[in-house]
Amino acid sequence: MESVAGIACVIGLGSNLGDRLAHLREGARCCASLGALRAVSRLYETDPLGGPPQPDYLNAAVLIESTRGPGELLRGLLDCERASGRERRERWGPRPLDLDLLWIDARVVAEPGLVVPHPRLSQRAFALLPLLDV
Ligand code: A4P
Ligand code: MG
Repeated sequence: MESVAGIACVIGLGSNLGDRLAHLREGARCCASLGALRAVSRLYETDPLGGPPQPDYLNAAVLIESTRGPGELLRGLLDCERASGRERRERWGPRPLDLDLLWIDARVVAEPGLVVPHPRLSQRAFALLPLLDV
């Protein structure tokens, strides 16, 4: 965990496979390894949006203060998703752990593999409500 002052980043966490709470805890630990953990949202149990028929999600968000750049943060999050056993089969399919970079301070990032604020943030209560918590 970093103690250096950095930029406020909000990461959305979602899980709908296996021990969902354990996956979210692991996700929060992962986020804390990328910066200083400042806030954790409430937990939300949500109906799945899009994709095939699939179990309900547990969603949450954390706020970290980090000195890492957006690309480095995304790479760290993708590593953690892989470590949770996630396999990418279909878009919006079920997953043990999804980590989305929702918000980085007031920055706008628009690169081929990274868009911040998250492009579908405004349409998703399961991401917006935890974001507001933190
Ligand atoms: N990418 C670009 N910008 C970002 C960003 N800000 N944060 C790229 C994270 N990733 C970003 O994502 C595809 C690629 O998006 C990443 O490799 C990264 O380069 P993915 O996680 O592989 O694919 P995905 O998650 O299946 O697709 P997508 O479009 O990210 O889906 P969402 O928007 O994350 O939605 N219903 C409920 N109730 N709760 C949920 O959490 N989640 C989803 C997935 C669908 N339905 C849900 C939930
Ligand atoms: Mg995702």
